[in-house]
Amino acid sequence: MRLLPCFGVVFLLAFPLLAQAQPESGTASPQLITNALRGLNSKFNLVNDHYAVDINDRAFTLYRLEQGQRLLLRASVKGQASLATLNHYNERFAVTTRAVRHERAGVMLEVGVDASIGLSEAGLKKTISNFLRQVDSFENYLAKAAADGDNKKEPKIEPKVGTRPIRQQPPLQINPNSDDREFVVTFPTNDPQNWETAWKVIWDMESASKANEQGFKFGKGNAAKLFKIKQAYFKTNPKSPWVQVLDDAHPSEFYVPYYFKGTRFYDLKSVGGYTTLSAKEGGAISQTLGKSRLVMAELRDTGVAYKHGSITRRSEELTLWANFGAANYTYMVEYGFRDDGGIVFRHSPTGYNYYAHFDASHMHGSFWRVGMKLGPEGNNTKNTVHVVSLPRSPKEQGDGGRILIEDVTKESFHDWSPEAFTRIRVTNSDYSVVPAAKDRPALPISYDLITYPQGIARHRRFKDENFSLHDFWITRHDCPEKMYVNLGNHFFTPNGQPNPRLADLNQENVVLWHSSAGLHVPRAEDGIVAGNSTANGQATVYWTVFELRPRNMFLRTPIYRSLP
Ligand SMILES: [Cu+2]
Repeated sequence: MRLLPCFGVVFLLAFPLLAQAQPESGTASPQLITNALRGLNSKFNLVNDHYAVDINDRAFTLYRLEQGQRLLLRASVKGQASLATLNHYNERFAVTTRAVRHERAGVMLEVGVDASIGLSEAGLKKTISNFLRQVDSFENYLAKAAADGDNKKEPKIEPKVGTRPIRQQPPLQINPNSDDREFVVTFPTNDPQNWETAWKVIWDMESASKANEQGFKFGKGNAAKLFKIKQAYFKTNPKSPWVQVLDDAHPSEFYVPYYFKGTRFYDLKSVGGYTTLSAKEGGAISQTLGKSRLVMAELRDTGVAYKHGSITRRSEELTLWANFGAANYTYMVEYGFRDDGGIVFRHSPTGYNYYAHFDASHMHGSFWRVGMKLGPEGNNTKNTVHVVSLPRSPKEQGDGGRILIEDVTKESFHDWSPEAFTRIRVTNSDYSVVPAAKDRPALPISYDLITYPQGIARHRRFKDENFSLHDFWITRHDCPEKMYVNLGNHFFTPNGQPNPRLADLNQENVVLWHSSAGLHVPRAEDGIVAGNSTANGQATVYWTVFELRPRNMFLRTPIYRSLP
């Protein structure tokens, strides 16, 4: 943008009441800011919500936030840097500033200023001068890091994970030619000769470049962007066929809007990638998978499956997990393959807060693609979709335990209703395990997508956030749109009307797009009291969860057991 020398009239127009306004204590007024900038011989211009400033050919942006209670200074710098390099800078050198990387804006240095404790014009001038000196030294640091060749690799430091019991490997039957990407696990795991249920899982970890070949728009590079379950198949007993459930499921975006003007991150698309794991980070029965060690397989006891007197058993889950690193933040991603045929999808934020500030609330949204292909080999291409809900009024409910089942025949979006316990059902009407009886027809197999929201995250500040306006989006399996954040372009016309060309589902395979979100309200436990740095501490995990639950896949309770 072009920077203009400033004349007072610009600011009288922008803030017509300014001349009469008394400076509020505990805030940085526009007058204070313009006086400070003029005192530094800067060129500056007010653009929407921020000042574009140039001092001695160094450009930066000054944001006035929360009516001037806080300021944010942000400067783009020359050069590229790995996350490891930026983290190293933040740990060793950045006291008040923070280095961040954004795909489009590149590497930036930022500093937040808390004006609520009092900020004078002289104080702001000094802050800006210090910041510019730090930008210079940051650029020197990046140039040296690049020259030393340490700008590409993550540090190889074995994590300190505390005391663990002796680690065993989970009982996976791994396809030897698959780089651990294809395996079978049978349940119960303590009786492998007499197993009853089994999962066959084929997963992958795909780079940005590989994803781009499929229609994603991630920018170039080898960062691992898509942690995919390519296919997952379940057996309800040793004689049953493999029944496919998933066909390409993965988190498509981690979207993190802060409730400040304009601060938001598309962390998956723009910022980071999945990180290498150490075997030490796994639980008692675990192992890393593949040469790249980006995925952990872990067998977990998940509590009591059922209990009545001595009739009970503990349930098990084979969990695949990975960790997506996005500068200061990271995300845990888990797929839990349950012994009863369920699949649990979990996402959790953890890491160092972007701002060491109690007021920096933000949403951690995880946006998933769940490709469904339900049925045994040769009979898994015909699926139907339904929205299942509990009627709200006693009259609608009637005396018969009535549940509303709405057929979904076209690409469409649907919202979760707390009173309706809304769930999305995918059915293979050509395949039944439960036979017809006198009082009912055969019951086809289904999977229900059931979600466990902490709240519903709607974002309405920017036009490109319309992918957050609904809870479930249903498309054909061959929908040309690959990215969750672009679903709005598929479902709406440019002026926001429903797209008249949404396709019929034609009883083919579908993709369920669903998001889950956690609101992060910073607390002292997030390591922000003494500043957010690796020396001080970080936010612990909090999970957002949904599951696929089988329906009419078994003729009885899965793996039924009573105590001896
Ligand atoms: Cu957070």
